[in-house]
Amino acid sequence: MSIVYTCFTTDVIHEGHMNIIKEARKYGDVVVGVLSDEAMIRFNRFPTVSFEERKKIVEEIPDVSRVIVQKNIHYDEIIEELKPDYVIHGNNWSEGPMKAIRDRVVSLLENYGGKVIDVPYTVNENVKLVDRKIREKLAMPEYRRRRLKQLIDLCPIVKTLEVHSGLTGLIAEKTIVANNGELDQFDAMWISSLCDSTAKGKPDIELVDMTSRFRTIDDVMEVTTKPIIFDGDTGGLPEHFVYTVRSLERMGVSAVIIEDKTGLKKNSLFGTEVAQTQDSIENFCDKIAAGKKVQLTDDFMIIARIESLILEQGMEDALTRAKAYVGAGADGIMIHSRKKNPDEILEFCDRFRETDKTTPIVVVPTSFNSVTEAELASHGVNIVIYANQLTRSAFPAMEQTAKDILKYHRALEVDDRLMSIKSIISLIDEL
Ligand code: SPV
Ligand code: MG
Repeated sequence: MSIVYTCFTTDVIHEGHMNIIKEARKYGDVVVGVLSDEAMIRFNRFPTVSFEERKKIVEEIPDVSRVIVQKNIHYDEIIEELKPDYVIHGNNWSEGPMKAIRDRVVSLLENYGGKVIDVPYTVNENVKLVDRKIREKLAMPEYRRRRLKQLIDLCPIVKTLEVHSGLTGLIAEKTIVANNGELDQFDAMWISSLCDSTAKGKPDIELVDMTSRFRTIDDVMEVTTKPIIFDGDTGGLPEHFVYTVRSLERMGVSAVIIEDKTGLKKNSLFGTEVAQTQDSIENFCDKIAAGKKVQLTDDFMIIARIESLILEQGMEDALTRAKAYVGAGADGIMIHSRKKNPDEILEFCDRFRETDKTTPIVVVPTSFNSVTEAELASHGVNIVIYANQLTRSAFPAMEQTAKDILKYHRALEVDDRLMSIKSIISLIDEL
């Protein structure tokens, strides 16, 4: 009997999957792979049910003779071990980022005469409804909030992109690339105080009030499902911070990062060029503890950001503070630097990890941007935030367009670098 293999990356079995099984059965014994959580989050979306449950629902399908785990989005290991005669898949993998997976399967099967079967991908109202329900579930506060902790456990490093609007949220949500055959996407979103303020034409000095910052979160949440890390600046007065924690937690934000500065906060990338005051360890610990005391779930994280390297207070001060902040209840440490090379950041991570193996470390490599994610992960970093690159790429592009329209007194000359009208009017999915 021939072996027919297919891989499922779904939380819910719908008629599209049943159709694949029906087709597969015509060719032989059906073996289904269930993609592991680790692989699923790189390729697709976050699972809404556990791997065991996903496996169980596939085992219950009549006509499936065996269910196995597929640990990578590429089929190499499976093909090596199972030597299937056929691999069957919806024809949606013939184009876009998934084509890289299909191409590799075709070439592996060719080695021994195996074949790929593409079946028409099922899209109808029912399938769309199932898809919408999964998205809705992922976007709900109680599911979204806990996802950052789940990602820290699942990923070598959680890749986070700055967003400040529905549109930038969609970019973080939907951008997926195939690079050297590997698929990748962002895991989480950062609501930066710098970019949220800049988008409103305001300086990054805690001038944009919380009501407005929450409005930005709401705009992003409306069109996305990925978890959110909120830049809480200094957190303000402890008496105010507790309300911020409550609100963020209720909205489904996963983490707030507060920095140990006091008084008029200016952006850290000014460093010591502007007057900035670091808070005392005692005061900042009190603020962290006050926030931890009021949160209602175990999911929400309060991450303490240390400004000692930015303010040139030295490595020892940074390490002392890290230890104290974790002692006060911080769920993570963000260490910041504006040096061009990552040496001091990596030294901090190595030394912090000598005594603390578990507390998540967050970094923002804006200045030390030559460092790779793999390098950061190897020094114990858990979350990397690309904190302002979307804003910094959009501004010069828009400014150049404005200049050229003024120069040519018409828009013809700028048109070839613009998104097409067709693309922009169909960019947003209608419900
Ligand atoms: C932000 O994005 O607002 C930050 C990170 O706080 S930084 O701008 O590097 O200080
Ligand atoms: Mg900020």
